Amino acid sequence: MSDQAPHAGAGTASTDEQARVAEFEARIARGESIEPKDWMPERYRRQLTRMMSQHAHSEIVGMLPEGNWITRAPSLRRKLALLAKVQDEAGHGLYIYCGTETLGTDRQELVQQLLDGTAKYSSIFNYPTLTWADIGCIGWFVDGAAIVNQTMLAHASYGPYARAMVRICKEENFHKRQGYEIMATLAGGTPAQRAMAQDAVNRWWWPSLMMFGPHDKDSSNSDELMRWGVKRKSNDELRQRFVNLTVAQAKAVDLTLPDPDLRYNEETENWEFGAIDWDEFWRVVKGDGPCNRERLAARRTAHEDGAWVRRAAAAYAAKRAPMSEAAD
Ligand code: BYC
Repeated sequence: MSDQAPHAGAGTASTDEQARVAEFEARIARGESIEPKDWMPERYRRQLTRMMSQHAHSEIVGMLPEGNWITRAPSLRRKLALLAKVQDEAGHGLYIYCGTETLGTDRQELVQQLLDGTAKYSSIFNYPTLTWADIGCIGWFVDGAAIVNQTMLAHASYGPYARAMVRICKEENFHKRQGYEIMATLAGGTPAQRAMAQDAVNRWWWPSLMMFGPHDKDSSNSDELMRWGVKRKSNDELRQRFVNLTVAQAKAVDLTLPDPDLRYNEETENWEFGAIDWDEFWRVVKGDGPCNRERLAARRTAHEDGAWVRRAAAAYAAKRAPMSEAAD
């Protein structure tokens, strides 16, 4: 649908447009949810498509680091939990792709952008999972960070995204607990197990803080997203909340967060933390992280291997189409 009234002169069109934007922003200010068939500024649609598709890609690529350990989980119970978690991530990706499609972009187009390397996905999934403790650490830190971020997004102004977040957060809570429980078990185990847990904490801590995106002053999209009620809190606010929550959890299992500058500020009641290596962050975002190439190669192979399923589904749909038309 065009954003401009048909046959209107330029002046009228822009006045109409301004009135529509004003009404749209008033709806957001009243806390109303924007639904797929509602009018929305093109820029809102594009911003949401960008952010939601990046989120969906993150869920799908995010299956790879943990999927790497399914066959090596140390017990049947751990294997079942990990298998369920990785399947949940696939489900999250699918919900969010569906949500993105309600904005008018076909899923195949979005997936193609991922495979071409033109779409972003979360930097965190470009790090390797070297030991079993990494699986615990991903559940604890990565799902923990995702919960902080997505609890906020469950109040986003776009209805389909907000509703997907409510369901996803419930599952992320289980993911975080299974990860934290792995870490608590290793931390209470033999010296070698403790060392393995601490090593994973040392490697995953800083990349987990980077998940929240650049500092607010360098965040190009935040102002717009916050004005339109997509983001309700800034990157730095959410990062701080994650740090505040995680310090106590690390203490409880006697693991040390690898930051000599970490200290409690009585006045602000925040745990202050050291400088994040933004050079590393941008290197990873731009495709030069430890596992970027491997992750994209794995997704491309999976896509090619799945071609026959897509062909079969399309053939089945085509075969059924005349039957359902006849039934109508
Ligand atoms: N990695 O203006 P900014 C999960 C980009 S998966 C890569 O602050 P925005 C899980 C950003 O896209 C959960 N790129 O952006 C799955 C922008 O570039 P463009 C993943 C990043 O959108 C499996 C530029 O930097 N969660 O839980 O306002 C197993 C400037 O940034 C990153 C989501 O996707 C990054 N970390 O804020 C286990 C949450 N950070 O697009 C667990 C949804 C920034 O302008 N997304 N960039 O070229 C969001 O909340 C927001 O998009 C972000 C970034 C906070 C990530």
